[in-house]
Amino acid sequence: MQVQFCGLTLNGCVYNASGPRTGSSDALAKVGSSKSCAILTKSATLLPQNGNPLPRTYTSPNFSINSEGLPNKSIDYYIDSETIKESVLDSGKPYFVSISGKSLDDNVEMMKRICKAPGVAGIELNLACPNVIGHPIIAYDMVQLRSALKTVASLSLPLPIGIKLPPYFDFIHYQKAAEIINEYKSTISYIVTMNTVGNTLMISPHSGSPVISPKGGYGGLSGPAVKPIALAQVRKFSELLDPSIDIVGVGGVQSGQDVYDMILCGAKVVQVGTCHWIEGPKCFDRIVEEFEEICRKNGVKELEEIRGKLKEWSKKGAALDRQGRKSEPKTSAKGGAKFQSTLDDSSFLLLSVAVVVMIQVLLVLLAQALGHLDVPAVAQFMDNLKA
Ligand code: RRO
Repeated sequence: MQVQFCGLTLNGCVYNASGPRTGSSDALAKVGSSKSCAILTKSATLLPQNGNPLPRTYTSPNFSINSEGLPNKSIDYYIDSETIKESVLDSGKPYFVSISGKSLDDNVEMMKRICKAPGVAGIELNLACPNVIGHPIIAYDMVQLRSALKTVASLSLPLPIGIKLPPYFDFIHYQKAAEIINEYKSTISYIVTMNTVGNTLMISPHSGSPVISPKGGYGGLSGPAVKPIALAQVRKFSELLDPSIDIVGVGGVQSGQDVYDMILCGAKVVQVGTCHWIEGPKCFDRIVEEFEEICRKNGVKELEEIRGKLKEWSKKGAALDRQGRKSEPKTSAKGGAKFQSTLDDSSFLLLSVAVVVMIQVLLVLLAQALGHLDVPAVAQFMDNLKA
């Protein structure tokens, strides 16, 4: 299904998030050869960086934590014509560049350089990196957010500009951010929501210390655990933003159903980050195929039929949910390991009763057989049984 995004026609609605497996043209070429509908680079800085000390990433089935500290090959690498050629190959897919400068001046300089380089479809300005030591998350500071957008607007750049936001939790914060972004609706084509949940901490029960080394162990949380947070961002911003500003949904997406949910909440397109990191670029093929299958099943031919069409809670919906959950694999409360339960609760009860009855019948048969033997203890047992 085609999607109009940033004045481009995308062949699909799923592409990679900036971050994992996006640092080199080799990695980007693998995204380009998959069913991802676009290619997006790692956030770039003016100069190359190695990032924070290792270990700086941690993965588990339900979530991941990173404090990479922006390792990247510099803006000049990502806009170099060879890099773009090697990344896009013959896929013809749009190539987006993410930037996360150390200062507003750095961001301005990088944007100017990007606009001079042929082959870039758009710029994702990352205002939400949680892992730069000594630097707060820009888009949590409304004064800095407004100042950044004002400066970008003054540049009148010829490329579509998107901004990557951190997760917000209080409705007043969403409102303030949306108000500022709406003021610059002629400059900002789209928002990308959300970056990782900043400054979270995981402790190893084996060592009693944090699982990653930089910044005292604090890092950005991503993966399946953050999906409800990401859905809320997409939903809330779709209520608050001017409709001319598109929403790119990202956070915990690892299946076709997750993509479907993002679109129901109002996303125009959807990015995949942690799942790409763990599963590799073949995740795009799987997720896209799953999504297409769900659309087929639901008779959806155009994404506009479902975009933003999240239904309100109802008693009928709750009943459908209860019914549907019975056939879902159950998740254990402990440790998150999944196990498949083939029986629902009532079938299990029925089976238990049947087993108890069978055991009783067997006992009676056994007792009767033994009653034919002339053993006093057995005769006594039979008498007791009859009594
Ligand atoms: O490189 C990172 O540490 C990083 C970045 Br730039 C970002 O935007 N989000 C994140 O979780 N990690």
